[in-house]
Amino acid sequence: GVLLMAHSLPYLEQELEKRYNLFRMWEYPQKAQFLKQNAASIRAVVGTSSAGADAELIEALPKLEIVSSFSVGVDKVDLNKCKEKGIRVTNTPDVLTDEVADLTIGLILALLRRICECDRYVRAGKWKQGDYKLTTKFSGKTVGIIGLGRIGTAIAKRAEGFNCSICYYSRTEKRDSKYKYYPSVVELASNCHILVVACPLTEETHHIINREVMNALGPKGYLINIGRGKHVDEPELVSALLEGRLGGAGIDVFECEPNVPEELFGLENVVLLPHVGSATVETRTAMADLVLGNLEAHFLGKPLLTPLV
Ligand code: 8YV
Repeated sequence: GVLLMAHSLPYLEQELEKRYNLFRMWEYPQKAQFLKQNAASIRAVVGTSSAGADAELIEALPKLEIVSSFSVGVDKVDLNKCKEKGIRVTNTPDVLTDEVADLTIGLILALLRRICECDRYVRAGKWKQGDYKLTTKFSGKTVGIIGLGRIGTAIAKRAEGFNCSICYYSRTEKRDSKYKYYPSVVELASNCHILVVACPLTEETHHIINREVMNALGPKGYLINIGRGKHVDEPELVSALLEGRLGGAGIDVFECEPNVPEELFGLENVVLLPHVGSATVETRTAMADLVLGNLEAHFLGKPLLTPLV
């Protein structure tokens, strides 16, 4: 049996249903009772970015062999527990890199050029009353990236196309990178116009964007988060924006999705997206195929396509 933790692509659910005895976790509000009755038959968990496999679930599934996550970020999977128990873990890297990087540039442009606000202005019939106010140029700005992995690098390449200077923070300097390295996030924030969060969520990167970082980015600085909501101290973000200490924010991910701080709804210097970095037909289908491919490889005893653990 395969346990699917949350709604995902219908295609993925259909394929899982065809191939396995599929349990949908959300259909069992009495989780403990469900686990008592079915734990013995569950050999795989399919997680998403919102629901993975925590220590409690792993402990409750004695026959669990593999966690195949429909996401590149695996912060909802207890990797240490999996290692300890010999449970394999796979994710969906690479197939979504372009998509997330494209959306990041979209968010930057939407924020600086106020595309969403302009659209609202036209729809409200306000154009006839006068010209729209001037906005901010993107080309040539300095873009600071936290996390120069697959996605961070893809964002950097795109920003280079806009003649931006690129700098970054990561735990260690990348020797073969031509971009400027800052050993602290505050230094990075002090030296860029647009700060992009593109690192995995771990204990170390939780609230990596705090009050000090936002103040360093400053009233002319823009924050872009396409990582995880918990990278940002959200109440601090709200006050930085309300108090004008931060220029603006483009946000695809929030601390308590799908809940978004309502104080942000009235602000025009924010662009708010419902966690759609990878959300195209092409990419979500490729992610689903990778989830299915990893499960198939595992059950056939073949090498996993994208193993993490
Ligand atoms: C989610 C994501 O996978 O890959 C990630 O880490 O956050 C997204 O691509 C998607 O929202 C499905 O949960």
